[in-house]
Amino acid sequence: MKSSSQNFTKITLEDFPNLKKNKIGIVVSEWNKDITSNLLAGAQEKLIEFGIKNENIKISWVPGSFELVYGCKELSKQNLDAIIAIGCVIKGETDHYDFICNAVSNGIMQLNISYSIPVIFCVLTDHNKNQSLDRSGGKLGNKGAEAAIAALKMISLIKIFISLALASIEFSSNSF
Ligand code: DLZ
Repeated sequence: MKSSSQNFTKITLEDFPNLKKNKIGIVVSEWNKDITSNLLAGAQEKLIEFGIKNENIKISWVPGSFELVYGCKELSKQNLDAIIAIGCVIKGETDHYDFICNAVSNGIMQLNISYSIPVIFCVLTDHNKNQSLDRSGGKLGNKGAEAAIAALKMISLIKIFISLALASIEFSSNSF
């Protein structure tokens, strides 16, 4: 499925009430900075639009996408509700692209398995610069903004899990 048909345009402010106290970490790669800074701007703008306070967005830069996993792991020790990993890997003439893409996607998956904080994957894995431009504020939207929505959806889901857990504790204590 083309990613342009899979977007979050129908999300409204009512979908995410009460985000004033939530805190988001963003780890951004310096490699292909022209692209990653557009993704970062898209993510920040969308988070603020939906009610996250600017002072509750913690941004950390790392040298390249390979270092995103370490950056996210360190940020996961802080009191945050979700982390977004932003990078851009563009295919070159060697196998470097495959190694970095595999390492960062597996690494971020491992963080999601190991820790209870959701880590959102916002790493463009493109065959050329034009594809990256299209996805970082160009004709295919801004994947940073979509990653922000994914983070907010995960925060909402966690709130539902917590209220279900509390309801179940209340139910069990009332049954005795
Ligand atoms: C070395 C490298 C190369 C060739 N290409 C990219 C890229 O397209 N995107 C990216 O984010 N990083 C790249 N890097 C840097 C690696 O991610 C990493 O920073 C270095 O290998 C040092 O560990």
